[in-house]
Amino acid sequence: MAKDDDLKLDETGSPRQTAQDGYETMTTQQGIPVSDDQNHLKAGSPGPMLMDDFHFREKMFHFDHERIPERVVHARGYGARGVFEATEDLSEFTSASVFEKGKKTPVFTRFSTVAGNKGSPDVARDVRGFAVKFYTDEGNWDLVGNNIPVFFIQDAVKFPDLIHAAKPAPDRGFPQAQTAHDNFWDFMSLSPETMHMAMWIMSDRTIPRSFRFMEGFGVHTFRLINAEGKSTFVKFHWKPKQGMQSVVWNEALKLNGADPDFHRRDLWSAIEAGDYPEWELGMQLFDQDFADKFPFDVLDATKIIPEEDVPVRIVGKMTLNENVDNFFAETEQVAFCTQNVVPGIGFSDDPLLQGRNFSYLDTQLKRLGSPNFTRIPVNQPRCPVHTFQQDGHMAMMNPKGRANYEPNSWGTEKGGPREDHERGYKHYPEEISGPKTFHRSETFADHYSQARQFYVSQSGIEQKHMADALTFELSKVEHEKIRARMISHLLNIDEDLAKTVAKGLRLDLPEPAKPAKTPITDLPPSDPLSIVKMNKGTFKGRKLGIYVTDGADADLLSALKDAVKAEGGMVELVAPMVGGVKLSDGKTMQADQKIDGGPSVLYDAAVLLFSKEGAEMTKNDAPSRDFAADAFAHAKFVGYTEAAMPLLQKAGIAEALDDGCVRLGDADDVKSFVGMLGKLRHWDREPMVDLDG
Ligand code: HDE
Repeated sequence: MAKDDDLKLDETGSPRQTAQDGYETMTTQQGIPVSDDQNHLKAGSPGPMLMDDFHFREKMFHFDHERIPERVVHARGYGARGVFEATEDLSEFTSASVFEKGKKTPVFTRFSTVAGNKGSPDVARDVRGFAVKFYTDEGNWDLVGNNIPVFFIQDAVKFPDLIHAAKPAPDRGFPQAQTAHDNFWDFMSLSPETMHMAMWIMSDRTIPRSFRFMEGFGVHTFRLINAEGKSTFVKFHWKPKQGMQSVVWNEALKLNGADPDFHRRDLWSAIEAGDYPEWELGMQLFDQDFADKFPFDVLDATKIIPEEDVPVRIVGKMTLNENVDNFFAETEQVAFCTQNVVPGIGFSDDPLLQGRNFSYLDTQLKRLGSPNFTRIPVNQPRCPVHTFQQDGHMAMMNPKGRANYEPNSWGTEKGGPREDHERGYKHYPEEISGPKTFHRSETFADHYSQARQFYVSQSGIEQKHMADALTFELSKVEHEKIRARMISHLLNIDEDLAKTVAKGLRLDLPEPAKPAKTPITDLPPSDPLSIVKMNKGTFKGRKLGIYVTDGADADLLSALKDAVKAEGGMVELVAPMVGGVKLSDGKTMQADQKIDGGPSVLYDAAVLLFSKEGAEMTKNDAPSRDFAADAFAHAKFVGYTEAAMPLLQKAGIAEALDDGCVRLGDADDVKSFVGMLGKLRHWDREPMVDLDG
């Protein structure tokens, strides 16, 4: 086995590692052994390249073609493998084998942002995709959802307009991965149907702390169909066992600089550490009678059905327990298609879903380049596939024998597969009548009632965040008429919200927009719509950042580590130098981050475990000050040793320390500090540290 430190150098000083050192022999794609991978073949030295060099040409050709088109939306994403276990007997509602009680089905899940390109930062304010491929024994079922239960538009034909408006403007090519610009809010304010979604995207849901702390939703109403052919409507929900959590906007801005891969790193690290994220799958089940009585159309994807009206019934659990071996092979090439349903699960007439059922198959051909994308391992069903579909680019599953059509006379042994009237997928035989028309149903005309219901369901701090987000986004809109048009819609949602945003923009209140249907203003608040109200009170799966200096108290450090570990949380050490610190007991401890690359935005809570000398050394250092000041400004719980006071003073927070800041002197202090962390943020502080407070 070759060792790194006994590298052989060639005459130009470059390391030469060869198969003779114990490595495998490198070959071309054709299997021909390669003798020189460092220099190309030339006539003379130096001299022109010779066409004979087939290794050079093949290597460069392959590299030149490495990229495939990124997804037109949801380009940036991260996936993992896992398993879904059905925990309820649902045979009354569905014949789908994936829902047989106790059955375990392998899954592949990909989370994504929508608007940004493949290289955009993870914590952009955006909707998150939440797509799950179930490899069931009756074929692949793709539940291609989002982390928000409603959508912007009601008819799929508007999707290209929505996405064009959200993506960089075509003339200037910016802004990237942002909705804070004229085109987006122009489209939104001219499309009243987007108003419910506008509330969700301006809430903390669009700046999640990590994929692990988000809900997921199938959004549309689907159907379950049982063995007798009876249909029940269903809405799918993913509920994170870890609870929900988001970051604050100023933190998101800084996170995108500190770690553009924050979300993918988080998911990858949690799975590597064996802290497998889990989601419960829930269903809201209802029938046509309920649909007829519900004040909104259940086929309108801009509406939810409140959990108080139809409770979410937990039917199974998904655990993500394996990282991919190769990002491109799996996360990039996975092809989700809404039309992938299995017997027992069906579509509704939601006009958005109907359009999606065309778009996804179509887009895979562009992206993956061949109708054989279903043969790529991540897309392959894990059940037998028998079909007469053949050939095409990269055909890899080629049937033997003569039969490639049916009917034929080659017999059951050699004649190939046939339709199955018992097991075959049966579409729900819904009665349809009516003229062929572009008409959109009047039952889709209410655009404000549920927008208001969402807003009034939020806690005070979440409402403040929404007003801040709207003010921020509209401040980036250059045309005042667009700002005013948005305010005119907000007036139909909540007058206080409209006034706060107008004040934040220094804009006179416009007339309210004219609603197509008078909004219902007394829909009751629904707690499950609020992240803060649903807080599970645990620090499990979260991370404490401890900034340590030389001479820091070793006992306090180990007490902190133990206490956080006991809560199921993680600890990272930040130090002036990554080589670590010498603690009070004389022992050296490695750090995970150097302070310049370990700002407090990376952590859910922060501790300054300083010695006197440590504080002296760091108090004038900008990243050290920011570590403390940002943790405080982002309403995090902050622990500190008395010795850290000079830094807290320089950071401008020494006078403002509050109940969320704990002086750590002994093990009892550590206990009470760690005991608070499950609250995740000390929200009472935020109005004190914010201009808009
Ligand atoms: Fe998608 N969407 N979408 N979408 N969508 C795509 O398919 C589309 C919509 C969602 O991780 C594309 O493979 C139309 C709603 C996710 O690979 C494309 C409409 C919801 C992902 C497409 C919608 C989603 C996509 C682009 C309006 C939540 C990423 C790449 C009718 C329920 C899946 C691709 C992954 C991806 C079309 C609206 C979720 C172009 C036409 C509503 C999670 O086919």
